[in-house]
Amino acid sequence: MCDGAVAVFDAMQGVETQSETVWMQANKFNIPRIGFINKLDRTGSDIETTIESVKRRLKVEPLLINVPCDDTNQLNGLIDLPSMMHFEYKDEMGQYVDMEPIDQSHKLFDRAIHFREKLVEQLSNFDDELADSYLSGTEPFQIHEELINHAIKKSITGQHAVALFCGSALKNKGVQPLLDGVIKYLPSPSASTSKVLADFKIKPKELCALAFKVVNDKEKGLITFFRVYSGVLQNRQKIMNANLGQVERVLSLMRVRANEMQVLEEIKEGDIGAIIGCKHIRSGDTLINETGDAIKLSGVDMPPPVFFCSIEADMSRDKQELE
Ligand SMILES: Nc1nc2c(ncn2[C@@H]2O[C@H](COP(=O)(O)OP(=O)(O)O)[C@@H](O)[C@H]2O)c(=O)[nH]1
Ligand SMILES: [Mg+2]
Repeated sequence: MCDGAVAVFDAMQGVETQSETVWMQANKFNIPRIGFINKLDRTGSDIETTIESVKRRLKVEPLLINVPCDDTNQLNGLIDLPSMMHFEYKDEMGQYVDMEPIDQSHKLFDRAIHFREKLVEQLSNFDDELADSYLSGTEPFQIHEELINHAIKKSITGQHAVALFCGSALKNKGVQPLLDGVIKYLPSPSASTSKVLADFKIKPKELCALAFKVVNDKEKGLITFFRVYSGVLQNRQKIMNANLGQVERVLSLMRVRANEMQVLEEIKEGDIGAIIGCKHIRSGDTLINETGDAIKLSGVDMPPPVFFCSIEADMSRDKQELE
């Protein structure tokens, strides 16, 4: 369903059990990931221990993309290693940031190079071009940013490594570079490696969407969440459920932001939305145009039910209340 994921680690705790479970699930679906080492503003938080636990519990090579400017928990700034930029936070809540390149005369140059060299060394195991450049004696600070970024993207797409960003969500620090990292390192929807699409050649521009979750809302009734893999899904259009061979009309098309919903006229390729008013669509069904090719995406794995039971109203007048 998703093309990439951001794993948030607590720098006080390292990798927690729930994170490990979700991580294994992402491995199964071949989803590239980046990670955020959070809570680095707290005394006792520790990058090294977090990295060690990522290595040990998730069995993946942790690549530090940025590092704090010192080893205190002040988090006054970050050094971005691929670009050799210094982000200096001017206030406690990370609202004002100064950015400057770290050249050889900069006070943070030695620290930046120490970590950049480590990153380049790790990446050399995954990317031949970078390895050639490094082994032929190019100084770590002279290796091109693009070459490093390319190697990062390649190593996380192959699931060998995870790119880690440092920061504190509470203090708004490191969040912006993390979001930039989503753009730089995770695949765009058109370059998705998701298993859902693996077996199909979807015709460009033809509607193909996957209903990945159906919930019953007290007020709105059945809400079908879907993701559009190709084409456009329009409000009030008729859609074919390729799994059931059944046509339904979209009564209301919504964009969902947490628990807010906003009516939209269309939802395009790569986006997630919700339909209100469809009665028959189930989780895992493929939605196409009424006249489209009947492709079925691989859907959603449902664990077998542990038991069955049905609840009925005693009297027909209670039926509505029960529903
Ligand atoms: N000091 C600090 N606290 C944080 C940060 N991010 C979240 N928290 C706090 O952590 C608590 C939530 O726990 P958290 O570990 O984020 O959620 P979990 O995913 O449910 O374990 C809340 O009290 C947050 O205010 C951070 O960057 N720094
Ligand atoms: Mg926690």
